[in-house]
Amino acid sequence: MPRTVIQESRTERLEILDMEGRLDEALAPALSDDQLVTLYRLMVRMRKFDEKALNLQRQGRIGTYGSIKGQEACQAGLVPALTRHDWLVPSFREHGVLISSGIPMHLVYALWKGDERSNLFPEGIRCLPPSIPVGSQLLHAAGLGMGLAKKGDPGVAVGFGGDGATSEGDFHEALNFAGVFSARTLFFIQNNQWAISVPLKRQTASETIAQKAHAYGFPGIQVDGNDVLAVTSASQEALAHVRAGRGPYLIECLTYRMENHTTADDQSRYRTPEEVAYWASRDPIDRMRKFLSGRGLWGEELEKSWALEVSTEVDREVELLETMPAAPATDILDYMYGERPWFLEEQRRLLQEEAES
Ligand SMILES: Cc1ncc(C[n+]2csc(CCOP(=O)(O)OP(=O)(O)O)c2C)c(N)n1
Ligand SMILES: [Mg+2]
Repeated sequence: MPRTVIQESRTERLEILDMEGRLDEALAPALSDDQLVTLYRLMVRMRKFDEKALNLQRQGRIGTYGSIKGQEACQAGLVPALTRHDWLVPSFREHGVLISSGIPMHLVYALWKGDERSNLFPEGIRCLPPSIPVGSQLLHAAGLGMGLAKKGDPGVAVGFGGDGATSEGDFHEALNFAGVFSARTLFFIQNNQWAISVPLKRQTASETIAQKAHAYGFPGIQVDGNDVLAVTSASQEALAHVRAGRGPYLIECLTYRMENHTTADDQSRYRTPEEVAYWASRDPIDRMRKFLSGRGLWGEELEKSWALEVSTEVDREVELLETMPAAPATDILDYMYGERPWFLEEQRRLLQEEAES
């Protein structure tokens, strides 16, 4: 019997804007000037949302909060590729995508206040409640994508996860099912190189996360996750592939979490100041600003007016958050099951009595 190569796979990495904001014209996604400016403004809006959340947490006005600082290009870049048919299946670090998809900021703040009503999204928004167990979102997205394929629904399920999630069995089961059943699923992995204090090199011996998709029989690409145009381009290509019924796709956005894991963490115990400073110098918003500036689409005055618009919105949303009527104490037991099992019924009764006393 001969010994032959029966399988070979290559993994590509995509970067379109370099650190100085110079564009690779041949690779640029087809976006109008307005759309380019919108992408930048989405990122600025996310950053302001995030800064406010950190302040609210410090003042005790919300609970523990997980920052998205540094990951704005991953989240904004995906947005132009989505349609209203697509389902978002978020983890705990997708606030940027959520607030860019029609979910008002105050609901996302409310999530970090432990308020179950944060999941009562506006009518017509296709989004599952953010799920905290690491990796679980990917299985939900695989199942949802299998359902969409069966129903002939035009939507795609976009499942989110981090680098840490790729070490969970859920990740591998999800990719396997999605591949075998040709699910309408995009696995969108934000590899921010840390899972709390566990660095990427302790997470996987593979060179990339993208290549893992190839083992499950579908395409995966690594994208510079601090380059918003690369993320848009890869997302458009991936979603076109899934929409055409050609099966799932995986995008790995290589990025960096610029803040603590959450406000309950102290990153200085496991990351060097040099590493953090290196990534601060690769800020995704700065890169896009340089690009827009070079095109005559950015200026100090514009920036000021955009910033004012966002801070007015953020203030209004905080007001909405803080004037929500108190949630019923029993809310925490009301949304898990269609029909509550007897033991939850029992707990709910006790909780109600406690609240009333
Ligand atoms: C199944 C499970 N195990 C542990 C945790 C605690 N936990 C929350 S976030 C996290 C790290 C996740 O890292 P990653 O997937 O890289 O996402 P990131 O936080 O970097 O966005 C851990 C271990 C959890 N929520 N769920
Ligand atoms: Mg991570």
